[in-house]
Amino acid sequence: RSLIPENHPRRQSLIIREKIVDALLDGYLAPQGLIAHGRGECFDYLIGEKTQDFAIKAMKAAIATMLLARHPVISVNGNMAALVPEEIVKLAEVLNAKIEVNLFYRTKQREIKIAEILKKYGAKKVLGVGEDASATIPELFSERRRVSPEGIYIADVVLLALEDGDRTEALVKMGKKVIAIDLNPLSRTAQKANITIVDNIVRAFPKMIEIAYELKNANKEDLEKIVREYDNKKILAESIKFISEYLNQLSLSL
Ligand code: PTJ
Repeated sequence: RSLIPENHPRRQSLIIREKIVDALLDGYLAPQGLIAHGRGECFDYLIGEKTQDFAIKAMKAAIATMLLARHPVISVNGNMAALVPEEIVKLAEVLNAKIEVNLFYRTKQREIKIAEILKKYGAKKVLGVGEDASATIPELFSERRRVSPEGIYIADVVLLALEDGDRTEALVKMGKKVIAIDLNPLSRTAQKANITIVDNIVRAFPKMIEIAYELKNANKEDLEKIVREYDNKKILAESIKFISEYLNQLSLSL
């Protein structure tokens, strides 16, 4: 990190990369997580590396949905633990949500390490580690099918990020509401989720904490109205249109 010059124009982005690399060297980020991160960086350019209006609207619907939920769960993988561990714990606390580790490239060592990190930031309980992941998501064949009977298995709402489309689809089929944070509006996860937040997790989590504080004391009817009026297809369309217009504008400014 000390090798990145203070005045480097892309310093922030390089620092985030360092966190990802450190997590790999610490053994809790999957090597494939490096590729996933690079893909995210590319899509972030296309939205101007800023939280856009379509993401804010999706975040509001997401928070309202989680506040109305009976069993909201935040599902955590390696990349999320590397970039937003503190924010995951904070958001779970404000929303009274459970935290569960759920990995595509599951190893016991990674699960334990991720749970340790979350606990270091104040998580009291982390589900999905070792024997706790004893329930199974039907019709799913990846290691992500193994979940906690106290967490994702009984959840009515699941917040996830950098997710694979298969599990998103399987969770939706189980009748759960899925909220996905994904920079790529074209990914299967983005398309299959009930609420898609097209934004970087490093910006989305702090913003969602802010919104959670704002909406925490709102009445049930107001929260239900936010959820009722939300249309994910419209939001996805807005994000794709934004990218197209943004690129068009950039081409004209050359
Ligand atoms: O930790 P594990 O074992 O569960 O493995 C996790 C990875 C990330 C390796 C796995 O889920 C994976 O391969 O993911 P994908 O299929 O590459 O999907 C990642 C998606 O997240 C892509 O659509 C990226 O554009 C997007 N993405 C990458 N970085 C970010 C992001 N979205 C939001 N914020 C980011 N920082």
